[in-house]
Amino acid sequence: MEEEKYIKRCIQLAKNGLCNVAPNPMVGAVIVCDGRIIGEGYHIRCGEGHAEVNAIRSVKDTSLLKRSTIYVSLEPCSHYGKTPPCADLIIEKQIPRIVIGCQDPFSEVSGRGIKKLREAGREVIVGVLEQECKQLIRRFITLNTLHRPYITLKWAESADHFIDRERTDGIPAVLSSPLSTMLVHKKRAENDAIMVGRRTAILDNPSLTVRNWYGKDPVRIVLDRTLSLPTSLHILDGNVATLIFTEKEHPSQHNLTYIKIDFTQDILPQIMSILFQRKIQSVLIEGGRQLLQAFINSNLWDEVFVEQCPTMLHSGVKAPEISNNFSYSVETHFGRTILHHIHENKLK
Ligand code: AOF
Ligand code: ZN
Repeated sequence: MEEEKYIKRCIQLAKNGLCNVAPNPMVGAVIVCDGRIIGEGYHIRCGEGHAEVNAIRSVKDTSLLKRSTIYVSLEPCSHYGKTPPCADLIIEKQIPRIVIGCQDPFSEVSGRGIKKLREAGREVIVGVLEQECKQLIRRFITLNTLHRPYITLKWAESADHFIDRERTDGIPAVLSSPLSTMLVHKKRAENDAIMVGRRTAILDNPSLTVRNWYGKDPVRIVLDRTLSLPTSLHILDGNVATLIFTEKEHPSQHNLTYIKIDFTQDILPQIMSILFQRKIQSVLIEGGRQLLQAFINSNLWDEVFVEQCPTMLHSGVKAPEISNNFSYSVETHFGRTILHHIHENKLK
């Protein structure tokens, strides 16, 4: 119980790194001596100090380290990346006991940190609140084990399951509310990239930037097979890094990167592997129907958020369909229901 309490605190600390640590994982660390927390830290930003470094740095009386336990939500690293190995620092500071949430799935670490610590004669306990710790770094695990980003699908639908009007008059259906707009912008900030199909880029002309929340803009991704999207669209304004997947050769310009893929083959696996190479850890798919359904049909998704609104549209573009076999939770805010489907798969 004592161990779980401190790992819970590590998870809580780690979450402060959300939006800033990718493609690294969120990690938190706590140092305890004689039942008292003497130091805490988390990984604040990719390229900067790891959680253990920050926790050790925060300890005032360093002579206590020799009698302390360090709790870390993730296995301390054993490699030289942008920063030196945390396992070496723990050994150097003579911390005798290490409690770890879960092993690091990154191929350069993957148990080597634990081995290093044990070989140095330290007591190492692994797997305290393991599922919670894996859940915390689910985006990082997905990138490192499935070699694709963590995929979140989201759409808003009317009470009669339409996501839009037919648009013969060009006027979009208003399904969002101030609250849902904020939540969408929060999700944008929490994802490395955001993707829409060609039709959505044209009909909605979205900017796909973060405005109603705090945080950085995700990389924008759009499909434009024949390069026929009007250059006047917000998505091609060059204000934000944007990837355009096309079958044509086209030189890249400031913030607009054109990537050639084979549209006669299944495009999603090609796109996913390019995003993996670019270390894009998470991607939010914001529509439209065809793109969302293609991800569902390919079983390429990890979470789905569906906002069900009280409005009736009676006709229009039908909402994507997802099998009922997946577990989901339900939340209701001001008459709007948010269904959250979770693909319980690879964290086991
Ligand atoms: C830790 N503690 O807080 C984090 C770890 O390039 P670097 O040096 O930042 O190393 C990145 C890798 O280190 C990352 O892929 C993951 O395996 C591990 N992250 N490890 O001991 C931390 N963020
Ligand atoms: Zn480290």
